Amino acid sequence: MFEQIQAPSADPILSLISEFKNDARTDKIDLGIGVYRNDKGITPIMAAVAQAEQTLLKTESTKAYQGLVGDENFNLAIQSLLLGGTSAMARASTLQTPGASGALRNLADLLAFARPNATVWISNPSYINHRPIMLRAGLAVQEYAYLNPVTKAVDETAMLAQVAQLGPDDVLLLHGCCHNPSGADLSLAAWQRIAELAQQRGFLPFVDIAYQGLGDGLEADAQGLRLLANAVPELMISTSCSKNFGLYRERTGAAILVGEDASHAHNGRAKMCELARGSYSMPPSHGAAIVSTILADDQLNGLWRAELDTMNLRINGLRSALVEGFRIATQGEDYDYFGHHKGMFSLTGLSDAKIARLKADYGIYIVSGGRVNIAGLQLNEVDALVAAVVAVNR
Ligand code: PLP
Ligand code: TYF
Repeated sequence: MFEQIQAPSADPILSLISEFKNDARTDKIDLGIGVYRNDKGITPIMAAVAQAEQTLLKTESTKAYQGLVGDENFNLAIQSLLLGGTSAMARASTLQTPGASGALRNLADLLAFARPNATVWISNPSYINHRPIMLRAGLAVQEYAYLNPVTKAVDETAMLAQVAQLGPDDVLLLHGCCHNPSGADLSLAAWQRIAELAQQRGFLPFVDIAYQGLGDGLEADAQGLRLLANAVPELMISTSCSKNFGLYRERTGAAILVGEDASHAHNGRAKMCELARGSYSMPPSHGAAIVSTILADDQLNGLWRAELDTMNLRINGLRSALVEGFRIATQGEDYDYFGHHKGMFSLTGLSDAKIARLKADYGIYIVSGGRVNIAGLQLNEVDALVAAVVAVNR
């Protein structure tokens, strides 16, 4: 049987990792996969995480199964982090999942069960795995207009015109903040309009938020989501602790349902548990135990927030340095978009031919499609990056 299976094409983001590793040049620059690196170029274990792990080492008394919903302290804490202060808290139910990827798939499976004719609308462009996850769950996928390739900002007029046509069989998948891959986020006015349209047209909003705290801060990054949660009868949310807790490989995330009332949300969560029994069954415990330990402890919570702010400052400092560097190199403002974008990524619009030149001639690794991971850059690499990009764009 296996002889019939052909090797699939590799994930263009993941395959850059090994290519970069095998490059012998010492001045190479990795702007590929979305992981945060500090000013020493490493992806550290956050101090709050390491301390929580010490606590767990002392207090954890068993590795027995935890059950399908995972850690309920984690579930409630992560729900408050996202929806704190909204009326939606009282009609929401949260399921611990293997990363936001697991949440996306669970929610997709729930959609396929409850609304099998649904079409999921994803942004153009969107996170590399949105389409395959939705398709694998058996859902139809379409794209809505999102990025204006010239301004590199969201074309809200085009997007909202399309959203205004959606109906009850449609699901609108939005990025909560720090859009992957573009870095271009919606204005609050657009979130407001989407909330109105969802109420009028009956489509279901679905917010994927994987970078809370890495744009403008924990509260500001949840503002659009909270506005929507207060306004709409039903909402799906997938969230990740990979980036804001640095827990990538621990596979820590959650799926949140906001229903018309609490019982609807709880029943939806119970259905997701049943569906999860058909695949991974129960979520891994360690990452969620770390997060719930941090969020339940004032000192650790404060430490974590301070570390997150430091990460944010570093990214925004790099963004300012890029704007400055390109202004000096070009005597123009064509690259100011780096300063307008939020979070780890910016979509540069560089063609695949130019990306290939950047790799071959300068050792600069960028994902095909043109996304750069600014959170992976070092301040002392900015000048080399600017010079190389200006050279290939000349
Ligand atoms: N959603 C978006 C928008 C992402 O960028 C990512 C990856 O970082 C994910 C979901 C998946 O994250 P996780 O590592 O939690 O599965
Ligand atoms: O977009 C990124 O870089 C992160 C990490 O198949 C990632 O979301 C990349 C590719 C992939 C899974 C995660």
